[in-house]
Amino acid sequence: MEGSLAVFCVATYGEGDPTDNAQELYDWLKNGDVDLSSLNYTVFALGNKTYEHYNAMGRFVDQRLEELGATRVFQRGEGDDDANIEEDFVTWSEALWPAVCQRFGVDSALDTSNVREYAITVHSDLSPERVFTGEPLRLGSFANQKPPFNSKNPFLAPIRVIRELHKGGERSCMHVELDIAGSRLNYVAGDHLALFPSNDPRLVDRVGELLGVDLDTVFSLTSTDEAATKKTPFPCPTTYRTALSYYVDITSPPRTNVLKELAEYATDPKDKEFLLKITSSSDDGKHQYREWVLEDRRTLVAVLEDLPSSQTSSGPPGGAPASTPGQILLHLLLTQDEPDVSPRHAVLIDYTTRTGRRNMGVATGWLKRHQQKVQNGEVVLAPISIRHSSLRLPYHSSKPVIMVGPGTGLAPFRGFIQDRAAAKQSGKELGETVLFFGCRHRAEDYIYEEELEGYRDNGVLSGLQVAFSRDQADKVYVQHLLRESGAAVWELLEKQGYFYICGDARHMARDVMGALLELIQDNGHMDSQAASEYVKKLQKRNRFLQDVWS
Ligand code: 2AM
Repeated sequence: MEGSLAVFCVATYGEGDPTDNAQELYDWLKNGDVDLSSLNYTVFALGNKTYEHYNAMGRFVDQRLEELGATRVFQRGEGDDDANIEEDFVTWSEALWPAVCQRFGVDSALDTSNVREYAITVHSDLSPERVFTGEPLRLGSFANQKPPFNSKNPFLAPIRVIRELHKGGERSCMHVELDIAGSRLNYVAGDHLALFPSNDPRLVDRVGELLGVDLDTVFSLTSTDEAATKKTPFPCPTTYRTALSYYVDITSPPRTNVLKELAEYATDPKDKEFLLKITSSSDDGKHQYREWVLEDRRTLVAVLEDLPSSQTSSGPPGGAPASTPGQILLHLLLTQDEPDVSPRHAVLIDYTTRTGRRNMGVATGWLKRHQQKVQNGEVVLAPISIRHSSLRLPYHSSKPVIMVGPGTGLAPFRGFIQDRAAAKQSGKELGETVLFFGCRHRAEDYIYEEELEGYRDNGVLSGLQVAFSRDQADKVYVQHLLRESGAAVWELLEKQGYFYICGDARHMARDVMGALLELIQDNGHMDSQAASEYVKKLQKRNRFLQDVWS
């Protein structure tokens, strides 16, 4: 439409895939041949440089819209979550605004800071069964469980086991067993399990306290844009307590828009000036935001504690009930981030920040809070769904597989090995099954040691190679062992073998890929280009598969 502009903020997931909620758009753009010549657009891509397919989705959407005739009003921005995605976005959006104003003849000096995306209604007369209590979509879906279960309708699975896998050391890695009997969930080894955790009730209470908000207030946020397809940012009506518990991540550092709002309320001029500074786009401001918020890992609670004059607990008396500074801030906080429902990798996050605070990821905290209960025999229900992965065993168990999965990268391969064991048990022919695992110390984090060695002894694993990186003076990593077994690995690849990598993307996956290319060159007598093509061919035939993260 003339005079309108669509801004696409597009994230890339996994191996250059769309996120769940962009799948439909992706299919439509890919297959459709619509005429988009009346569309004005720009794209901001969100990704992480440590992944091979950096911002592949954002780039695809940008290119495809242009091919379908749409007009790119401003160049694509790209955010790198490995560096500072917030800063990338601020820099891009600051250049975007004047360009848009110029194009559409808008006065760029207009102050838009008070335009609110959502209108707030406080309800005083709703019966409890009409109020959401954490369900992602359908009211009552937790109390009244009905299949099919998926990310919009999680299954409440009883937790059977939660136990620590590390035998020593400071770090932790948990084994969790869930009962999915009767759920009709369809799960194949290699798939991801999504857990929908909730925030620590004590942290939620603390936010309420510091903002001076009654957390049991029932409210709704409704989009002020009549054309918006999404009427509410999360299921409403609900309480502040539920919204803070389920619909926002309060363990992450707050974004600049929340801090900007906070600056409005700070009564100490020094706090105000500081907040304005760190939310500005000056180099110094960006630097301070990075240091003080990101690197110190300050959550909203930490910010409010460290700048006490910005706490709104004693907010001005009077005013409409839905518009105390604390509530306004809360609404902003609640609309800044979509609740994160994409399955994450199974790494626990629990550390002490530079300011001496203990920070825990939402899921880590959730599991730790429930561990004791499960061990005491209480029934704890975990809201879960399954996300299918492209990491798959070959259809025929007779094909060889080579799995490289140090650390928590072992997870899908434990499932693979169990599947192969079952195949063997049922009399099927089993191809070579080789696992490269890596950890720091044999005595601490060699997880599933007895189980893996059992599989080696009974012949399910034809090879089990473990790299202990810190048990001797020099580092030994999976890729070193892979190189040492170069000839044998090459032989398996040539026998229609499958090669898998799972785990850290930043260093491990890249280094393993390097080692693989080298062993192909050496043993296949190829130059580096031919080796790359060999791997590309494997990839095309789904015989080289990765599931990596950073
Ligand atoms: P490190 O911590 O001693 O460096 C699981 O996390 C294992 O992966 C650890 O033993 C870790 O070793 C190791 N690791 C670290 N960087 C790696 C890399 N680039 N390639 C392979 N393994 C790596």
